Amino acid sequence: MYWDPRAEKMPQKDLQDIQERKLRALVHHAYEYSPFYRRKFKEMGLNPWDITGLKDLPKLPFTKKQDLRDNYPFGMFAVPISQIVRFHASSGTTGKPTVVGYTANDIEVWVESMCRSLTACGVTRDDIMQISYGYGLFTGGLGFHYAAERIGATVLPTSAGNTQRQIELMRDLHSTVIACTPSYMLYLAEYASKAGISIADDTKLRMGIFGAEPWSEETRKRIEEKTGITAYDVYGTSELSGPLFTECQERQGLHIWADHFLIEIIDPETGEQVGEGEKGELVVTTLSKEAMPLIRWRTGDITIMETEKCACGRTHPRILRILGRADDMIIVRGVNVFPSQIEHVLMQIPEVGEHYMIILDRAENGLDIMTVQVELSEKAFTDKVSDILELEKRIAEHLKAVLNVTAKVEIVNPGTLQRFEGKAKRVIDRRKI
Ligand code: DLL
Repeated sequence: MYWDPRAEKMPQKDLQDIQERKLRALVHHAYEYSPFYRRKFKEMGLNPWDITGLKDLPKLPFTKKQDLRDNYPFGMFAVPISQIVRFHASSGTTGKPTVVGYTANDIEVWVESMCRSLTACGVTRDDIMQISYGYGLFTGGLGFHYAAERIGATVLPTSAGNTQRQIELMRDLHSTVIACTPSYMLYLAEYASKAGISIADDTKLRMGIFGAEPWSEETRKRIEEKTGITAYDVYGTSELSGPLFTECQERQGLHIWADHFLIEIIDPETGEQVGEGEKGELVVTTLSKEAMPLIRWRTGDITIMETEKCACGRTHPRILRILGRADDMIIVRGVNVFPSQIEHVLMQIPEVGEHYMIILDRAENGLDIMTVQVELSEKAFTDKVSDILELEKRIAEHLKAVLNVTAKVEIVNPGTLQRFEGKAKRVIDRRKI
């Protein structure tokens, strides 16, 4: 099932022609109208006419999060404010927030991209879609909202939070699709089960579209087992518009709409493009955005690109599930550890519940201590100390084998670790304090 079959199944050669043409136009537009890019090009001695096509991409500068912060609020914009119809903004945990502006056409491209994506997951006008991503400055809620409405689905705009009400509405209004963070879905399932409601048996939910934070294949399995739904991955970032790309029903990667977004995978250290099928940082150039065009935007997200035509018939390239973020990496006693590796290990152990926290401390002798707190799964519940000690030891061994670093494992009772309604924050680094 396609939303825009002509665009989604376009021969790769035609897609490439569009990219060549749009890239040239973008470079001129950015140089002409964005104070930031004009300055940057001049500093590099780069003339927009130097860019004749895709082969010249590596000549172009990267754009980083810091550039958005330094040019807060309007320095990245390439249209007058009168043409901007909406702002979104990120909370800016480490300083100034970052602001994104959209022209009417930018919103149109975003909505159309999401219509393609939701249709690729199998959302139709017969669905009742509960949108439990936050509505507001965060792009999740509104990003899903307009596309779901355009498809003709019935939207239930619950936003995030108020978990009891979410479950009542899900059951009473017969939601068939939910969109929220994977961590919130796990919390919803747990809450429902405590209230005596089985999502599988007592609701009509059949599908969930989960993203905005890293999650693993094992977590997908757990969500599906607990709820009986099919779980799809959705990726996007506010700088690129918001939620944009999902898996299709093949679930072999997320389709990137290449007529609007040009992707590269680079080595985060050297900035060089990596070879086909190699892991690296996702870099995106926006080909259709007017208000805030981005040239070689460094997402910070690590993934692998797949260019072969998908079995679903779509010709656009795919990225595999995000493997982590370059800046999420924690260094424990000199060893690089990605929280996603920890999740991967934990979710393979049946006695471990879905919620965990990673706490980093520094001992008096200067050594780092990593504590991984996990809950026992409901089924595995025991208060026999010897069982708990044995399990802690087993988890620590698994972690050591994968991470190559020793972690202290603490098992806590089900329901005692923090739950999240939006993006989960599972790492507490007390070493900086
Ligand atoms: O999280 C946009 C979004 C909303 C995506 C709803 C999906 C669903 P930001 O708040 O700007 O935008 O955060 C973007 O979140 O760079 C990734 O690190 C992370 N992220 C988003 N989706 C995924 C995913 C929205 N499926 C940042 N897997 C990105 C892993 C994800 N990480």
